[in-house]
Amino acid sequence: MKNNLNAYIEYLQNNLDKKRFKHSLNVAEESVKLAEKYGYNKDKAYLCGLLHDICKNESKENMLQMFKEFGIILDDIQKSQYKLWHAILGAKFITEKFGIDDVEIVEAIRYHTTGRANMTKLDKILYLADFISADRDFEGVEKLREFAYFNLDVAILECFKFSINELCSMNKPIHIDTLEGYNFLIFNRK
Ligand code: DGI
Ligand code: FE
Ligand code: FE
Repeated sequence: MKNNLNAYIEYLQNNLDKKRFKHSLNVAEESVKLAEKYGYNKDKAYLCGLLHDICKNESKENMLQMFKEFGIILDDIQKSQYKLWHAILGAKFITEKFGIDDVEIVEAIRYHTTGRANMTKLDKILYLADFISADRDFEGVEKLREFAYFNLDVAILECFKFSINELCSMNKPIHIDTLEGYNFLIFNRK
């Protein structure tokens, strides 16, 4: 894993804009801190954070081409919301191009934008790290940072509420994975 790390970082540096590259490093670092706090493999958390937005700066045309190449079929909401594409593509991309087959890493990246029901520990670490990374400065992020180091599920539920409110305020469709993630925690939080 260590050997490939430099190659991955070089790929990101060449394929992401400066801000997105820095964000990726920040999310990797935040993922390690959360892994430390909640008892998860720090190397896996770092790699996952590092690669989570790998396809973020691809053009729409390129992404559509890769969906075709990889045989990925989008549902109606996914088709209409290109901001969801990079997570779906990123997961497949690291498998196909880098040979990363660790299901936990691949799935955490796949669901890092929407979340989902019954998230794994790595899903939660990445989802939160992405929300609270050092470069985030939206109103309310400090409170979410506190929640993140208090309880994973409490923090994730707050993030779902934040996202859903935000999407509603912009009249955007909410993906079923986001809603299922929210509903799951409403029923299953401790
Ligand atoms: O890639 P990042 O900017 O670091 O963050 P991200 O992968 O969490 O993407 C955030 C964007 O995704 C934000 O513009 C809102 C959008 N998004 C997340 N969940 C949903 C969604 N958009 C729609 N329409 N529906 C969702 O359920
Ligand atoms: Fe993302
Ligand atoms: Fe991100």
